[in-house]
Amino acid sequence: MLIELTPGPRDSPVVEEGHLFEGAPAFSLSDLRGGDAMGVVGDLVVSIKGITDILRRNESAARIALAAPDATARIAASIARLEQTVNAAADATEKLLRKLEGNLTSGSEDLASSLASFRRASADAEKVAAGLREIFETRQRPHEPRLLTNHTYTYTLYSSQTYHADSGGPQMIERITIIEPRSDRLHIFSRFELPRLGAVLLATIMRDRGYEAQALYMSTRDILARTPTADLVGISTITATAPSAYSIGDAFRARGIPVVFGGPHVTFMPEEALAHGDYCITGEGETGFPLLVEALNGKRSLSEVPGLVWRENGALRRNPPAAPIEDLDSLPFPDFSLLVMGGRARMGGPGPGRATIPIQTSRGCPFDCSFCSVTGMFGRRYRHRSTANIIAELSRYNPREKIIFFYDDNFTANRAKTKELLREMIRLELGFEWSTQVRADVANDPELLDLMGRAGCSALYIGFESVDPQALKEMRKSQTVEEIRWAVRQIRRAKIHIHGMFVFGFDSDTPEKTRATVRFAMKEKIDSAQFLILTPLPGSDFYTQMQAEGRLLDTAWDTYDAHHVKFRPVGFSPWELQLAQIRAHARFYSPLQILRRLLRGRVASFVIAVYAHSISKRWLREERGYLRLLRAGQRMLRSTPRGALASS
Ligand code: B12
Ligand code: SF4
Repeated sequence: MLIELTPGPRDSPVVEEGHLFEGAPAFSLSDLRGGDAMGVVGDLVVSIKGITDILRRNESAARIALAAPDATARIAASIARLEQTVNAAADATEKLLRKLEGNLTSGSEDLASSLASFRRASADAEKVAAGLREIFETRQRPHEPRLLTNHTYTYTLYSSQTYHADSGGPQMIERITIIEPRSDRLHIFSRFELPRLGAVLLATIMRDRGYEAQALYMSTRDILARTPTADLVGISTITATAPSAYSIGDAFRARGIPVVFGGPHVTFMPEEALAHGDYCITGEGETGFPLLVEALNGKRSLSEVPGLVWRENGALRRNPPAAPIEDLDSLPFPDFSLLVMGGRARMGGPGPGRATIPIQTSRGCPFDCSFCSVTGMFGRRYRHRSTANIIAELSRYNPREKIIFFYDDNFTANRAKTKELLREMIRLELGFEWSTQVRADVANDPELLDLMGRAGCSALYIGFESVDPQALKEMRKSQTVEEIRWAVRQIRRAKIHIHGMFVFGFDSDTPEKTRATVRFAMKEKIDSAQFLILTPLPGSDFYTQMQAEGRLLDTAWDTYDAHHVKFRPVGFSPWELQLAQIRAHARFYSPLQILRRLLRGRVASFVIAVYAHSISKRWLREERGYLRLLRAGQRMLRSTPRGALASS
């Protein structure tokens, strides 16, 4: 059995008599004594029994944090001191023995036998010191046990047989839980229970490799209330859920369970994440995560895990990222039976009806919009699954029970491939109702639109972003206002629901332009719409720009949800930008507009509008405090003399 001794951070608490198990209660010297002195932890010579007792009490705490970064030197020094003491004691004993032996008389047999046992004890002490020296030197050898890095060593404290007998089993990672926290804040999708695919996919991969794996998607409170039995916890993040993810990480570490972060936020903020977890895997996680588990189980070194970022002896270590998965068909179909969603048993929108099944058919996007982090995360090279592979996944579900949400960023980026898939869906009469995200350019191809309708497409989510040519240019959207208008008309004609997404806050935007955008959306009768606030998401060019220009307002990540102003805009004050978004929703989902939808016979659009109207009002109530602060900020700004601003 291998025990990994990892130097803890510089400020690790040091108990006078011992050290702390990372994330576990403190232990005292008395915990560690009581058996043969065979192992060394920091300055302490500890007993195997002591270690195994502690491990048994706290099964997952297989790692021991050494408080001092110079642990190795301290261990060497303590062994040298021990040896010196033993040698000095042995010398003194020998001298004493010789002196006593010289004075022995024939009747003093008792004394002779006492001296003999004293000599044996002294020889034992020498053996212990020699044993410790050997252990120490063994761990310095590069091969066995393996020297992982300069500072993190895997120690074999004793033979595997001895350990197994003592501990009742090795401390291996066998049970894995991957968690995606639901956003705790209200947003337009709050009542849609839709996890991202990462957690379920990674759980499926680990299950297929023989581990006991599950995925959780629920609120932070529900997650913390559960006591999942896991040897390792993986946590999936986007920016808006990063603070929740971190508090979950802290909680599991306090229970002594190692924590690994992954996902689009920590990919760009690994250092931040490591304050709340042990490891972070950047980029796509399918290659790195299983290798990390193998490394933690002693089968390889951490430096072999692509995309891994971790701390070693206080220093940040970072491996090169994993190459994006080229053959997407090689991935298993996400098994949603591994997903636990707490009280909410089904994925999808509110109310009864069919559950939603997310399926991703491609990764990456060939475009390069400045505000988007998809290309930073999944690359610009568009990779797609084969038609046969997608059809096989679809065929596992019953269209009478499930509707499909294709989780692609740009479902039609390779039109020939998309058409092939749609034709196959039509030919096989799969009969699914489905929706997906596309760009406005989908309407430039009438055949594609026709196939989409015939294959069961009921709704399209389209990032129109803006109807201002300057803003479209600024964000590098590669799309014109005319294309947007044309797309809306063609898609409406194909009787497909359009959910349009618009973004406010580009440098060329003004309050008047935002009003014009809402007028456009109403005039063109877009079924449902989201007016979002431009958000500097880590990993996007826009974030880098805002950071470089010192325009970020704060890094309260939970409000990086496109509903809050997070940077200093140019054409508005932060408050005016927020107000523009609030008014846009109020106008687009006004009672009159809602009624018009009903009169037009657009029932789905009517229902969504009622829902959006009520959620907007609830949002205003819940965010009263934030809105007051933002508004007060504006007042302060107004009352600050210009000179003061310039010099601040
Ligand atoms: C489906 C989807 C949604 C759904 C469900 C979202 C949810 N539960 O959060 C809906 C429509 C509700 C939605 C809403 C929003 N979304 Co959204 N959404 C997506 C989309 C298109 C697909 C997600 C997906 O399943 N991807 C495929 C899987 C395989 O990727 P993955 O889950 O990230 O997992 C991989 C890696 O990240 C990593 N990984 C993930 N978890 C873990 C864990 C561990 C331990 C490890 C080691 C690795 C690892 O390995 C996985 C396999 O490679 C992505 C874009 C994208 N391509 O990912 C955007 C995306 C996630 N959304 C985004 C945003 C901004 C939002 C909104 C805030 C904005 C909005 N449009 O309203 C809202 C709010 C969501 C919220 N929770 O608060 C951003 C997030 C970026 C960021 N840094 O935060 C993304 C990346 C799109 C973008 N433009 O950049 N969204
Ligand atoms: S916003 Fe859409 S089109 Fe633009 S880069 Fe992101 S995924 Fe691609």
